[in-house]
Amino acid sequence: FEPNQRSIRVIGAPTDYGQDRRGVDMGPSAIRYGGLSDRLAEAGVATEDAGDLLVPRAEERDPDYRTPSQGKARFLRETEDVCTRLRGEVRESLADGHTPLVLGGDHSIAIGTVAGAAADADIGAIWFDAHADLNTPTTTPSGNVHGMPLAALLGVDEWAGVDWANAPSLSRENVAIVGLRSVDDDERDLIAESEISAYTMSDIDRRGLADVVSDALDVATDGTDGYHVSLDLDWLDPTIAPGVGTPVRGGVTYREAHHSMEQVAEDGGMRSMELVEVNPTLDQHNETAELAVELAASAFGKRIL
Ligand code: 6HN
Ligand code: MN
Ligand code: MN
Ligand code: MN
Repeated sequence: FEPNQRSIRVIGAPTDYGQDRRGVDMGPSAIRYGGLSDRLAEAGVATEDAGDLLVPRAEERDPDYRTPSQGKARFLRETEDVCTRLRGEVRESLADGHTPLVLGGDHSIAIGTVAGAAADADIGAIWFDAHADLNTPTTTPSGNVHGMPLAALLGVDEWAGVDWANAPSLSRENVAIVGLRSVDDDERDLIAESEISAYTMSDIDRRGLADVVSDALDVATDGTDGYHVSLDLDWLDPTIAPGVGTPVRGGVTYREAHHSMEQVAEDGGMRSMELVEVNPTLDQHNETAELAVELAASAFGKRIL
């Protein structure tokens, strides 16, 4: 295991199309300002920054533009545009030998990140999140695409055949969601009948997070070329990560989160990562962005000794 052989390419995706609360589009700036390049350098990883994708302001766009078959999915046209460009950037980073580190933006950008990561490889995915992100434009309670990216990538129901949003080489049996505590009814049904591995906070209470993450790593690496790590900051308890749009009480602790990222680093199979849902307008002194930075450094091999 030689984590420091990696070189990272940072790609910012400053969107807030996928949710109701403005401010998550400032995530890439907040995360960079939170010390990203210094912390990654301390971890011994070479990093280059590709800058941010250009994302038109939500106010200049019509959230309701859609064809009838697209159901309730706000800013779907804009999401397609950003995710298609992001997919290209992520794919190119990997082809150039870099590990893409994507900074969100709301979680809808995962559609682009994961589609890019899956373009030339069979991958698994570990989804660290309070939510399952398995809605469709029919099942969504909110119309917010940040609650749908995993369903989109897996081609669930009406997401099937939506080329820009699907990642055909990502199989349900290689997907693990860790930290669930806010799940909608249709998402629960889908989890029950599909091969997706889902670990709730109750599982974590009972078994310990280290044991759960070890299972998740087995799921994501079984027969794959590596895996994507999608880190939604609302995975963490809101007392330590208040700067997120959809906080849910009862999340993982600071040390638990670090240890999970250390397990990822030790495993060595991570091919791409994203940090999403950081909203500095809801934060206290940029602490959620700083936490995102620290967790990324741990995932990329930062050690205490
Ligand atoms: N996230 N399940 C809810 C919805 O609106 O679909 C919340 C989704 C939150 C998504 O935090 O990335
Ligand atoms: Mn380069
Ligand atoms: Mn979430
Ligand atoms: Mn999410």
